[in-house]
Amino acid sequence: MRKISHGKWIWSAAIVLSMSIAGCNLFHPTGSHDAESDDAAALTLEGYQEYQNSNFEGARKFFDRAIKADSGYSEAWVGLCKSVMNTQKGLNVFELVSLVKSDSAGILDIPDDSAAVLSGGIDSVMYFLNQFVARDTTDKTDKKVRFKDIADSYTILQFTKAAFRIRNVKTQLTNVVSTGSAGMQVDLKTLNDLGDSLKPFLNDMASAAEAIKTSPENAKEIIKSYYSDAEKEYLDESAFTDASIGLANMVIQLNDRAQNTPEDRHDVFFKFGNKIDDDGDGCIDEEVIDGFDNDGDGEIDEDGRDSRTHVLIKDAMNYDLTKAQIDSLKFIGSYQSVDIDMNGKFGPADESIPEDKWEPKDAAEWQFVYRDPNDREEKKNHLLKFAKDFKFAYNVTKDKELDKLIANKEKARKDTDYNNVKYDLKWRQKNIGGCWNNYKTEEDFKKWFEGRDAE
Ligand SMILES: [Ca+2]
Ligand SMILES: [Ca+2]
Ligand SMILES: [Ca+2]
Ligand SMILES: [Ca+2]
Repeated sequence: MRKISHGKWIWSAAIVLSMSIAGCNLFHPTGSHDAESDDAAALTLEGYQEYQNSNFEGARKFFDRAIKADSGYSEAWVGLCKSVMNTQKGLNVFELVSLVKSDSAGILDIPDDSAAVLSGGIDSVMYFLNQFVARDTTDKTDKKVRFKDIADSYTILQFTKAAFRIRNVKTQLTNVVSTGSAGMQVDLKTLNDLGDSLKPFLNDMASAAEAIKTSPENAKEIIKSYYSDAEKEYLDESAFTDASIGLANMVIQLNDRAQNTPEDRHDVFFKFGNKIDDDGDGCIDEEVIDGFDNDGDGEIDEDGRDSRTHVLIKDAMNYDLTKAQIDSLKFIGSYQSVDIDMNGKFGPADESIPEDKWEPKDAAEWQFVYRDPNDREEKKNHLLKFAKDFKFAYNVTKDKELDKLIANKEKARKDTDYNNVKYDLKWRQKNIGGCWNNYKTEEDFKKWFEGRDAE
């Protein structure tokens, strides 16, 4: 098997592999169609005959009429989507595959007018596909053809749509999801630059992720190509399926947060690995993006770190890969000078020092209190070591007190001008706590304001 080179990217492989699964029969449903006596069946049959003759406009009319006769007739819906797809200029599977070739600029290379045509074409198909999916998932079809039967094609279109969405910020979709020895993950830092495109982008990606979950057997083939031959040896088929679901779950979770975070706190959750305290607790890039609270302040995945430090669990024997749990944290060079908790010590923990010989000077602030994700779940303790003995000004297990803490963190977060400090260190220690308690000197406090613009 051809070895995929470094810098290989999931979405290109995703699309190419899905193509080999879906072939040229985009949306080809599983079953044949019987000519039943009712209108919808007869009209659908006629539609497919027109389709076979490449008369897609004519086919579309028959499918339209079939749906009018019976809005739950699934084969007519799929026929309609296929026909609409085929009437869109330039929108065919081969075109889409060539767009996402990893060795070219792909979608960035297309002239604006052609991009608009393609993007509009995808929207036209999605308009009908989404209606079909909505019906399928709410039991409003005859279920002869299901969403899962066409989930590959749906995924491809959503990926391409997402790629067009971020074209205006000069980023390729292929830069967003990457793979390496740490496992496969979303490169969160690339999301920092998406601005207004972020929410719709994540929404498209989440739709693709939902489709992957609907048809994990096919997604498995995609995931598989990302593992080395040695790793494949000990991972069985279901492990690959689970890993694809894990990645999909990660994207869905990210999207949920993006859609539900109030606009004025967006930066708290969507500025990853920027070496700045984005939530006002005095800690810098403190959270692991794992769906849990790692510093005990009651908030989940705020002020997240660079995802390249995350090492995902790959052991399918002992862990549930659909949860995409984080095994441990890896030190990356760009964090060389970042003191997350501002206690004056930073750098990688020396793993060779046994736990019982451990001294404060070896501060393992990078690691979990419990290394094993299963232990973390069982003990309901997802804290990192630096936060083990943290004290906050409020009891965050109570909603009202958590709200007060957040309100105070917001005050500190927005207090960015060192020459005009509204909330001094004493105030922050008393009314927030957490990492602020680690700031010993005025110099430490001054350092916090570095890289921030005065408001
Ligand atoms: Ca922080
Ligand atoms: Ca940050
Ligand atoms: Ca937290
Ligand atoms: Ca977290």
